[in-house]
Amino acid sequence: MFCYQCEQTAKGGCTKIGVCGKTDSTASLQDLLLYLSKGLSQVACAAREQGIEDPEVNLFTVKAVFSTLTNVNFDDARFVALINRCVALRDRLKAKVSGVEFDGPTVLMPALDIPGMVAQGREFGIENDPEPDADVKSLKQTLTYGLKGVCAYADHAAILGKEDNELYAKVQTLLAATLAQGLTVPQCVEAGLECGRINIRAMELLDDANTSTYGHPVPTEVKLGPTAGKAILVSGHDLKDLETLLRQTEGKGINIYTHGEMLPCHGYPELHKYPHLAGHYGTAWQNQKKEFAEFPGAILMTTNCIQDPKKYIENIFTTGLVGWPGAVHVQNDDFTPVIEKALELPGFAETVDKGSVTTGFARNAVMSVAGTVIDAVKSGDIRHFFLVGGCDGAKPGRNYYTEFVEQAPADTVILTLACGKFRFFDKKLGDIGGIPRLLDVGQCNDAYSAVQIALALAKAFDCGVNDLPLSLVLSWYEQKAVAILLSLLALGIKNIKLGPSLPAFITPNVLDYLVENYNIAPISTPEADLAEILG
Ligand code: FSO
Ligand code: SF4
Repeated sequence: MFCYQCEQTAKGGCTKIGVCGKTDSTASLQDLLLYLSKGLSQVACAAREQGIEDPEVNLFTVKAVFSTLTNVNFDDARFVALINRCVALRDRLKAKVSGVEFDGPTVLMPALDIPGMVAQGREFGIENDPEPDADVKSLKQTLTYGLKGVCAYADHAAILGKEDNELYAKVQTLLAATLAQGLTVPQCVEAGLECGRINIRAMELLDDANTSTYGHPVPTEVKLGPTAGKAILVSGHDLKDLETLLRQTEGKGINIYTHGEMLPCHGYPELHKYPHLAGHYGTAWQNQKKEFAEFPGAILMTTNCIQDPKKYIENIFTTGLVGWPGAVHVQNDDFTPVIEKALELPGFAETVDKGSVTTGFARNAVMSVAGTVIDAVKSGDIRHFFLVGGCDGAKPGRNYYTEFVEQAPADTVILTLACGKFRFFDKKLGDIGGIPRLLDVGQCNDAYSAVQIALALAKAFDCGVNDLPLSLVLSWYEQKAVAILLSLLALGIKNIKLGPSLPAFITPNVLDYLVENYNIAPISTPEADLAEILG
């Protein structure tokens, strides 16, 4: 195996087993599925040119690619099923296309067993990429990873019934483009920016899906301590799974808690209305082995990031695209096994007050106080905004973000989103004239909301986003973060500080390009970065 797609990659790339726990066989099956999904995309593009659109192929493309994102699926059997389905859909569509000579991943037949598929996957892994130019290879990988993020957002939106054929067409065009030989660096840069642009559309679609189904988030206080009684913990990012579970547990005496990226769900009126949505438990994904082991109820993983659950394998359930061998996978929205497990387990013995946090400062909530915010900036009460957001992770160096927020002067406001916030989410930073200094915009999936806030501020001040008193201090981990970064670049946003380390798949020349054109800089120390930004 060779994988260097996430921030916690071993030095130079994971080669024997992933730092995430991904085995050699899972990695190779993912490589095979990704290669075949690119072939499926080539066929979909050829079919589209002849006026043939296959909705099943479109949705499958984003699901298959999303399932290869970091910490989503570790179950080989599920990958085998996806590989076989991919080929069946490809051949069904191919039969409708006339006059096209297909080759490569559009004709490859998968082996009949796992060892055979693993051998095939190796052949199409990164280490066997025939691309001779290291910078082109780096940019093609960046594009592939960005597309994984786009597919994640598109799938989340589709789950709530929001799909866009034009978006699928662009995703498939770019997936197919990653297979092209002889591309130049400028062509690859343009493809990366196009990926950023289509990601904005995917995030917009998801924002529409979430807000039209569950209402616009409103600032909401969320309890951090447990309530006595039976309990289910929901982690991941999928709002529909949470809502379905809330409905199925009504009147059953079970309290539902959010974990990790599900925290912002409390802000949605149509989720908050359930009285047994009792509070939030735990912090970011990389702390789950300790936090899940101590949770006295059932646990439901709706999407990434799952870690090896062997210590509590009986209590954890997966659904959607997430999977772990040996964990019960719930299908067709029937959460009965999760509910039965929760009733069997002891639950919390007592109610404990551990304080609260406030979430729900998505674009609508922030814009509803735009006048006050603008006045505070004009009067000098607010000197600067920081968007301190992105993923959390296990590697050392992420304390930077905690210290950055702690050291940010009292006349600055921190907007945050995604699981990186758990480094400081419960800090009491006070307010500026009634505007809280710490504003939780939502999940990583709500980056669209943060972008809209920035664009609205730029409009109000009649300037460009880069001229606002706003700095982006980002942390990355997996490939949705790559997609978001490409979106920010596509929007022309400059001066981003990125950490805790730079992507291993970026070559020195590509980094130079980013520095020259976008003034991206790796984080240094909170003191130095704050002094530079505010100085
Ligand atoms: Fe975190 Fe994991 Fe949301 Fe990521 S839980 S790291 S960017 O998958 O998706 O922020
Ligand atoms: Fe390594 Fe990250 Fe790939 Fe896992 S996803 S194998 S940790 S680079």
